[in-house]
Amino acid sequence: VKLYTWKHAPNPRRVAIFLAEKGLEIPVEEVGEGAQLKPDFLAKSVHRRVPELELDDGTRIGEAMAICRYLEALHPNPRLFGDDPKHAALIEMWERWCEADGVFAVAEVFRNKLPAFAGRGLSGYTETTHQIPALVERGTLRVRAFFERLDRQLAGHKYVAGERFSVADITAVCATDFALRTKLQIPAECANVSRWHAELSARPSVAITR
Ligand SMILES: N[C@@H](CCC(=O)N[C@@H](CS)C(=O)NCC(=O)O)C(=O)O
Repeated sequence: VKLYTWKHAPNPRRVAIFLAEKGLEIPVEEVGEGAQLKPDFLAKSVHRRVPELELDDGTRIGEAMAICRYLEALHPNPRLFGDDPKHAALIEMWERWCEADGVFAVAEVFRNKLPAFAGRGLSGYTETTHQIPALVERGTLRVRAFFERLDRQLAGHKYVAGERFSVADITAVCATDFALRTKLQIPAECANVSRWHAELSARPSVAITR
């Protein structure tokens, strides 16, 4: 088994935090080269994106959460996808929301703004995908809305999907740190997000994958 990764990229980091929480170590290959993925990885990759897990029989699994679900089935404890139907559904709801409205919103700003991604406004395409400056503005609005809604949820809960740490926290903290790296701020009034972010930042799995 081998995990293809790209140092500092937010989606591979979701798997890196998950592995650290489980205390698992698996062979890793770095396939980033500057702001690109290496051509020999791209030639074999399912979606031309990382993270991607290659099994010993050659099967390749893309998508951070698909990889985490596979690892959770093999190594159930500690349970990061919930252990009863209600908690599992809430974790899935919040995790999906944190990806769609958090990670993707920051990516909208990041990829449409940075000169290094000119012509690659979207990941995973062989075609040129031009940067659209208006998406920087819209993405900035989306990220603010993400933090505001996350703040309302964290006002009543220790963690994103309730009282226990889960994959929803992993995706949310990767979205948050990605936002900070993109020079977007946690709004000053989102004190619950700041409290949760400070707590998570001290967690070893989060700290060592920074
Ligand atoms: N939804 C996917 C997103 C994967 C993704 O977009 N990965 C980025 C790195 S964070 C990537 O591979 N980008 C390739 C590129 O920029 O060419 C997942 O959860 O794994």
